[in-house]
Amino acid sequence: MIEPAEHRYLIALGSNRRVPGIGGPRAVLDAAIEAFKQEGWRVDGVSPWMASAPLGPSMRRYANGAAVIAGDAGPEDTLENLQSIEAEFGRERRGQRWGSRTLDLDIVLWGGGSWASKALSIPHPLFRGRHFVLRPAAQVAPTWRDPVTGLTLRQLAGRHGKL
Ligand code: A4P
Ligand code: MG
Repeated sequence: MIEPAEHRYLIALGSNRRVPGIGGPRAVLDAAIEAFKQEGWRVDGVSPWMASAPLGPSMRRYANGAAVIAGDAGPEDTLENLQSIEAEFGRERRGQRWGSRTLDLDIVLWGGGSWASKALSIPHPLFRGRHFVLRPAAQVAPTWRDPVTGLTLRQLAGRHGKL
């Protein structure tokens, strides 16, 4: 019997808005982990949530974190699934318009190595410069190696701290 291939992903989670009926950013991230399970993902590890100052124009502080998930979906299907989870939470009704997204789910690393298509780049192009990605990523998967630099997440997080 052929077993379906298992894919592992390191996902970065971020939120800086409340979701009505769920709560503040940390509650949104907790609920996102539950959504992974409901979508059939096995959740192998979840970092502590950290508060981080916003990068970019937003005024609101973020909750950020990282999770390792495993399942049989390949990278493109996984991106689609993450985007549908974002859409479930991430939009609030403002009058007739759909407002801003409240949950950001990025694929940081994939067990299969690198991926480059129009819609998807793995490793995530910006992750090595972002403390709010590296710190939780190193907490949940310290020995996972970035296929581009050959460095582990622990090494990347340590190096970033010294920059
Ligand atoms: N895409 C390509 N590669 C990937 C990947 N590896 N994972 C494409 C996920 N998506 C990937 O993303 C835009 C497109 O990127 C997707 O359609 C996909 O095809 P998006 O999440 O829809 O849009 P976005 O949020 O505007 O872009 P992005 O790059 O996620 O935004 P940023 O730059 O991450 O900004 N400050 C703090 N402290 N913490 C944060 O979490 N986040 C942002 C979001 C800004 N400031 C922040 C934080
Ligand atoms: Mg994103």
